[in-house]
Amino acid sequence: MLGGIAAAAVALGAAQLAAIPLGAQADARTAVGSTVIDLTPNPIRDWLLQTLGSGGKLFLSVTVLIAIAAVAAIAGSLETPRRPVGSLIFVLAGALGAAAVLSRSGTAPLDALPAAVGAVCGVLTLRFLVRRFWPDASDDPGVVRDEPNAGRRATLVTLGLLTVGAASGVVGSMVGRWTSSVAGDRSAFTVPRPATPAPPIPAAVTPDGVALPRFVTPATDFFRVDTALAVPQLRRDDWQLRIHGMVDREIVYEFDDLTAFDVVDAVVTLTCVSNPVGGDLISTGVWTGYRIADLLARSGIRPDADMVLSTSVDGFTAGTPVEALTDGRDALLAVGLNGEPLPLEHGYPARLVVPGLYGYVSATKWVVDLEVTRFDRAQAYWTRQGWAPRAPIKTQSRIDVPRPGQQVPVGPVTFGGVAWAQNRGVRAVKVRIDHGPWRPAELGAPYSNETWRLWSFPWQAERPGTHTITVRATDNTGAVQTAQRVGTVPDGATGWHTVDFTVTGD
Ligand SMILES: Nc1nc2c(c(=O)[nH]1)N[C@H]1C(S)=C(S)[C@@H](COP(=O)(O)O)O[C@H]1N2
Ligand SMILES: [Mo]
Repeated sequence: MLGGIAAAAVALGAAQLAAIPLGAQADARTAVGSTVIDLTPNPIRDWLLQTLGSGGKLFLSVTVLIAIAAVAAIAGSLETPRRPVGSLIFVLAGALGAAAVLSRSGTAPLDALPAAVGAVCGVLTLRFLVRRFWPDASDDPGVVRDEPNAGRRATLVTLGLLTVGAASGVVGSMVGRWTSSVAGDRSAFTVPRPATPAPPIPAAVTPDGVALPRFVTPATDFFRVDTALAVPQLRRDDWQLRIHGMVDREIVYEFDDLTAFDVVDAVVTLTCVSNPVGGDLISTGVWTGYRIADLLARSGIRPDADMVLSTSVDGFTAGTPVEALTDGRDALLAVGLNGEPLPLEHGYPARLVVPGLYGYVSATKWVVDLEVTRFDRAQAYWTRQGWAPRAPIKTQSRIDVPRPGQQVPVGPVTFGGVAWAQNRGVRAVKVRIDHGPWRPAELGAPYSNETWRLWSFPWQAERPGTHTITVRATDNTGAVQTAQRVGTVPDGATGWHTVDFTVTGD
């Protein structure tokens, strides 16, 4: 079994090294992981990707490695009694790895080579170990079976190969990541400046007296949700945006063609449909880019089209209502976040940002294709998994202070949080302590209907013991945030956020 695992480590290491000259798309390990993600049934996949985020991806990678080790152990233990079953398992695994690579978008036949190299190295290692240390009685009689310390030697050589394999894997993936990284391409890019900048953000958007999230989220703190196991690496020179489908003229834009369009700055709060009540899958950015409506107008949209299906370079898709892209809101092909090029993990070199819609139906990162189509003809990635085809953001509010279980001394204290109803805007926030009356919170100055509002609530803590704070928002249409608790599937959670805290007495 140990021999099988060592052979698998050598196979993976060899495949990882062989992938370096070919590029990230030839990385069989990532391709297998991504294929597993795509084949994983709901709701496990939702939980892995949307809720656990990067932790879920790590969990998945480790699970895949454990599964590989288990299969390799079985292959190893079968090779002696049932030769060549163990070797055949390695060949089969290599074929599956190659198939996974070739099934991803943007791969060429040559990209299957590392998986084949890995399988060959795995078989050779397994054969070597079995012949040398665990030969069958019927095997080559020349092999000395009873040499002194044979068991110890077998263990040492096997562990040595395991280490070499694992080290090649780690080095290979690090070197591969480094050589394929577009970090240099990104830092050489200067974000274009709009002719008319967005209105400045007044200091009054942030209420005093309470530590709240920044109104504009620093890029490094911006929440991240996507299905990408390895962040796609796409150079500006290699980027193209194809607009096709129900259009009068099909157009392919190169990155430099974008300079023909107006540059726009838009402050927009992005939210994930998987954000639970009180959750933090929400952030606000200053996005710089081009109006999607301007890009689409050049192609001419047929009147019976009602959806734009956007596709990323790694095959993710989102279906956005044509209306949301053309009704005058700041729906952008964004190339900048907070004045810098998009971070690689947030879609460099270009992504979509559509105010008022959850990310899974609008915010395609690393976007390369816009197909103008219809909701009754096309289905996007998460919609195929049972999420709603249309998903406007629901009015929500969150308590940031106090944290659950926080101790609050008797006396004056200021609570606070955020509220959002993108594209409608937040008009009011009300707060209730225990079962008392709803009282208005103080609101930070509004910026636009596309952004969240920060709120604060000064309070006099008097009665020691456990208390509960509840918050609810009202949007600019006058609709009050519903108390009805529903989960995130299929179109976003609702319900009031509550936090229990303790007043400590004197
Ligand atoms: N290419 C790609 N784009 C994607 C996704 C994805 O999985 N792949 N996830 C979407 C979802 S579900 C959300 S909530 C937003 C999150 O954007 P962010 O990671 O920049 O915050 O990206 C959207 N764009
Ligand atoms: Mo999302």
